[in-house]
Amino acid sequence: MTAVHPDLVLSDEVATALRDRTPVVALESTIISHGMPYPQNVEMATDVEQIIRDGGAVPATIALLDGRPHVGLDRDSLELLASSSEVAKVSVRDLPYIVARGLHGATTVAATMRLAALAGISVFVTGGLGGVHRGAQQTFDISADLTELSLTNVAVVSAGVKSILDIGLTLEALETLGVPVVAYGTDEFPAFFSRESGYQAPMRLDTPAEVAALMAAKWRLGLTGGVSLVNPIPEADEVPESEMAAVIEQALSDMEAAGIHGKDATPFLLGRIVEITGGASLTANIALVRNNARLGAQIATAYAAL
Ligand code: PSU
Ligand code: MN
Repeated sequence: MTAVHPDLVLSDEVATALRDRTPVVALESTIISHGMPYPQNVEMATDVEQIIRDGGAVPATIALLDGRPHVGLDRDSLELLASSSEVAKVSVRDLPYIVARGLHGATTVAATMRLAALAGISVFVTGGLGGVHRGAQQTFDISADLTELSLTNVAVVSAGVKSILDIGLTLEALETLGVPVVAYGTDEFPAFFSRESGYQAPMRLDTPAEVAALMAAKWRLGLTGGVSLVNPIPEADEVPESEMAAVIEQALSDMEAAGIHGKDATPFLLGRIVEITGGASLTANIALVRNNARLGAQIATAYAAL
């Protein structure tokens, strides 16, 4: 048995699951603190944990509380992350600062991957990945989520990337970084709210067992880094790209007018999209995370069975 890193605080449920080799699914917390409004964020976080339990796996939501990395959170901690303004957005570069200063932090995909791997968790469910921002040729704004996918051995289930990003450049960057991008049950790379993006996915798999086999094959070969599994939003919950395009243009131009950039860019855009759509985008967002949770539990189960 491998010892878990001494700086991690594991919930009893997660500690037991890891010890017994029960499937565990990691969940991020930036989506709670900086990705959705209150109280839908805490409802989503609680529901998603239940979906993972119903799928036979144990949920491990990851965040920093008083500077300590927690893997598996109780209800009060989820409530704090969902409602407090004292929670920093924490990507990998922020981890040492938040730990050393004893602060609260919500982890992005990148930071969640790193902490999940430290805990020995191989499957992680989220909504959308960070990526190459539009205009990155000038701003250099490329999410550390992409770098982390090249470094850390965790499979990340998402619904693709929002078209607040440059989807084509994001796919190019992932290719350069050696990250398998696998679409689940479709040939097309999904664009978060929409099942279609206009870009082909580089790979396609159709069952959890096939995904588990790809993960095992990658890591057995010593190919360090993650797997990006992209799962299209269910048809019934989809908002067509034709409807989202104008909303996203508006959000991007509001961001420019407000002079927002850097780590505040993504949270600002996510918040503006919810405002502009009068909450319709939030309904779709929650539906796709739930859909990803169902798949994530299946993949963790298939991987644990190998
Ligand atoms: N995209 C979404 N919802 C989110 C995020 C991205 O549709 O909540 C969050 C994730 O936590 C992701 C982070 O890791 O934003 C990326 O931020 P940045 O672009 O600053 O790296
Ligand atoms: Mn950025």
